[in-house]
Amino acid sequence: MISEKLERAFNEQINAELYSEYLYLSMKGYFERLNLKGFVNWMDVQVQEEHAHALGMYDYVHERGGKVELMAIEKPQTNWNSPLDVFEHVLRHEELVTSKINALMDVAEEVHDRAALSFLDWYLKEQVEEEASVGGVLSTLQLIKDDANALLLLDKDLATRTFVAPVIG
Ligand code: OFO
Repeated sequence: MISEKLERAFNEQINAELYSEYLYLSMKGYFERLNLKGFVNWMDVQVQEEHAHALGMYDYVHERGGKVELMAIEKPQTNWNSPLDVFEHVLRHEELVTSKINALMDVAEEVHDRAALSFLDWYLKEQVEEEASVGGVLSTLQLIKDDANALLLLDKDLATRTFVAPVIG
């Protein structure tokens, strides 16, 4: 059975993952307005991944005999200055999520819940991958600057990203 303290921390993280889904859905809308369909696709995959992250924890809390308490999801930002501005935001956001996963693991350590720690290892590795993949797009955007043709090439590239349902835990 999961401790109350860890249950609360998991519930907060479920909220953070759902907020991430919401934020990327909002960014997807921004790219829809710019008609950059490859960026739209990239964000769509991101939305699905965040949903899977939230559900992975949702299922885990139940599996451990705990109670999931859903909380209000904060309103995300709805506008950005440029694709570069969006991806700077994505990287900042993923770094924040990494720190939240670390804090959640600190709680698991504090209550000596090794099973939860081993479950959360997957999320930690996922954060390393997420930061690397976002960092890749961000550095390309920094090179592109105002080159519209290069931006369209990147858009084509981002159109190839596909969602693969993760096996969590
Ligand atoms: Fe759930 O990894 Fe991004 O936020």
